[in-house]
Amino acid sequence: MGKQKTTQSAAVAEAAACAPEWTEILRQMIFIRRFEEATEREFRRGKIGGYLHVYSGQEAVAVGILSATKKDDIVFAGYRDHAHTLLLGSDPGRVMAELFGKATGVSKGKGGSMHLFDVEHGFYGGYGIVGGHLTLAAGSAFALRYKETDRIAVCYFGDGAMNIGSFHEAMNMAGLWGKQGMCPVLFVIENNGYAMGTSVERHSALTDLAARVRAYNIPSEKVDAQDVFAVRGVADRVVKQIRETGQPYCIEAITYRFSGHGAADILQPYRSKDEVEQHKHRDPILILKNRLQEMCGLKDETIQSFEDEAAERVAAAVKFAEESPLPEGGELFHDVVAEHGPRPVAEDTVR
Ligand SMILES: Cc1ncc(C[n+]2csc(CCOP(=O)(O)OP(=O)(O)O)c2C)c(N)n1
Ligand SMILES: [Mg+2]
Repeated sequence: MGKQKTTQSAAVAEAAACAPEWTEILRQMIFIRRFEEATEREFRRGKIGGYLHVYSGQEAVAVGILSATKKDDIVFAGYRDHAHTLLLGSDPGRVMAELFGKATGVSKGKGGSMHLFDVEHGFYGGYGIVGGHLTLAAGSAFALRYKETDRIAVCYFGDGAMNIGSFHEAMNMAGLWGKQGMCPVLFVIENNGYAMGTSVERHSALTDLAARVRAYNIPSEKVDAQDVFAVRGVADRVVKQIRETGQPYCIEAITYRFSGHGAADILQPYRSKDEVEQHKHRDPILILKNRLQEMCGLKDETIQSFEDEAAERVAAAVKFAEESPLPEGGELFHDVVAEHGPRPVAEDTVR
């Protein structure tokens, strides 16, 4: 009897693991990886100026969590932000155009790689000031609940961002508001082991980062974020909980970045080539691909079709960016301050 039960639940688990959604997630992860590789190439060709921080190795963190959210939830990220907005549905051509500094970019060519913004798709930035967006995410989550919606905010940040003052301010306010069920925010620590060239062991007095968040009355847990199944499993549960309770939660996603900190970080003297190679054995794309092939019989041809499609979409994005015009000079004076002043108070909101 007990045995039968186990067999049945294993069969259910297998069916869930083989749901078409997972193949779609693999398709998205392959696309993001090829997009990021193209940005590095275009940077070397001199087509992308300023800063460029790519996401290769960390894909499961963005896709595992965002695939568990709803369309009208809102998302904040740091400067390693290409994957997040692409997954939310931003047009790849417009994202690439932003990196090229072109007028057709998602931020009209004035933000660049670190300041992507696409409110229409729920992406509220893209921030170059490390940790600066955490307070915005907490405040926005409060606003979502104040307006009596069931929407939530998701806020991604790096391990290094936990050492700046605004991290503590944001956590404290979120913890306080959460007591009243007024702060539906999911904080996601993308712990990739390094803040630029400084390892977590060297930059954080307490290396258990999830524990640091609990000091502010925010529950948290760690997840192996090279395994997208594990990330999604946690995300499904906690996103539902946040939506129901209006209380914040934090996931520490343990991951690794395969490229340098930014495009200029070529020598990477703070880590060995061997360390990077070791981590490549746990490439999140490889893990998902192997799982789908072994458990669900995913065919090589299907994977190849994802590769072909990614190559095509990335090439089209680069072409669009290359052929787009630069912003007009006058654009310098737009979007600096709110152009129409404060929004007038609508009659029906006056008590
Ligand atoms: C307020 C501020 N201080 C310093 C910097 C310089 N800086 C850029 S990235 C970075 C490290 C951030 O590391 P982490 O948060 O772990 O993100 P990761 O690059 O690993 O994704 C620092 C210190 C900055 N951009 N903003
Ligand atoms: Mg980091």
